Amino acid sequence: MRENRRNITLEGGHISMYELRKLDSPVNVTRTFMPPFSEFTAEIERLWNNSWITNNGVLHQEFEEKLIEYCEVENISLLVNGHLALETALKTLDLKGEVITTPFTFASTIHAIVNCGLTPVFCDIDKDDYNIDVSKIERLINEKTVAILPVHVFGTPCKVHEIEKISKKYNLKVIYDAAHAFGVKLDGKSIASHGDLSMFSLHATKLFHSIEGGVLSYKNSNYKKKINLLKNFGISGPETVEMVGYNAKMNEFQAAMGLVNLNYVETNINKRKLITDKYVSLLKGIPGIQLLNYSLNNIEYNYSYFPVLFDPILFGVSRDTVHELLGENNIFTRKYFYPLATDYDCFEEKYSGLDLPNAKAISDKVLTLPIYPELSLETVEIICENIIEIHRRSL
Ligand code: T4K
Repeated sequence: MRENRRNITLEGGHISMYELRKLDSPVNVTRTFMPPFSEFTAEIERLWNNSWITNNGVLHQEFEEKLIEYCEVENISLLVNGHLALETALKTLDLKGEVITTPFTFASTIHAIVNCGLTPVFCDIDKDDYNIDVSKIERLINEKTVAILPVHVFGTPCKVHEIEKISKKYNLKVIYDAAHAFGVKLDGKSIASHGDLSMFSLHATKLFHSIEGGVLSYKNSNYKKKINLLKNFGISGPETVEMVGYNAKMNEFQAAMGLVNLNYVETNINKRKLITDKYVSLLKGIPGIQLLNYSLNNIEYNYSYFPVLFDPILFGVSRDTVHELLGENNIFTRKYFYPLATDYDCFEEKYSGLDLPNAKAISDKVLTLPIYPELSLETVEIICENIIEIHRRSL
């Protein structure tokens, strides 16, 4: 650990000297959980002899069953990644028209809507939990609206009961992007049980992963057949292609990783809770810092991300300066989610100028700090000490 001194010019124009502690090796926003190697090889040994490594193999089937049990839902389908799972969810419902969604998300959410020939309609977000603001949904509904696609961003559940009420009133489908929300419970029930379909990402950066992977959970068993067709080129038999599909099948190596990692989900969530508690205890109350609320009694959190909002006036410097100074000291934070989806270059200002004040403010202030099971509490302390030092010297 070294001390790193650096002068920076603050927003107000004056110069300040920071004395930050530099980590000996880089710490990223996350680090993929790797189970004991022997446990993974034991799983793949089972498929080595039968030479069946994709297309609904035995591990795939077993993984699906285990997830039905874990997620407490009737139906689960496995796909190659979360993004194609989301596109598959939209295609399964055969939607045409407008989909109300959030601009404060990863590119995947909006790209899934657009790739399926649907039009995203952006709703502002709640300033406390950063999820879609349910009080602003109804004003966006018109005769072209067919669905709502909210995101349980950072794993915090959306206001699912209000969303359900609105969807019933206007006869809309609800597809949850639950990419961040594996393992989360609301009122003692798995978050997977809400909406018409929910999509969970099992990407390597997620708290529970299958290298890459996507899970769809749903109540209506009739969806199963269509999902199976879509993810396998629409093929229903050796000589029958029933619909136009694509290849989005999860392979056996992914299923093997998922099966092994499922045994570690609870332990890893507990470790993440300790890290979250440490961050909260050290950062709570610092002027200009806003943290998520992790203390609602009806939610079992998964602690998948640790977002912090930095108010430049009250904290002393902007989120961008904190990001830069921490990065110089081997602490690599991420601006999840900046820019807003409405500001992506690929949309060429098609959605610019929308009235999304909370989303804009939060996207400009947010920084997600490192969190993963092996992150030591000592490192969390150093990260927080550095943040506090930046605040102290910036006033
Ligand atoms: N909807 C939402 C709301 C999502 O957040 C996502 C994905 C999706 C849908 C789509 O699900 P998938 O199709 O991905 O299953 C990362 C992830 O790639 C992405 O899955 C995730 N959201 C997003 C929030 O984060 P990047 O571009 O930030 O990843 P990358 O490669 O910069 O990695 C971030 C950090 O993770 C690195 O600094 C180090 C660490 N890392 C990364 C990889 C790839 C590892 O430790 N090991 C690894 O193998 O998107």
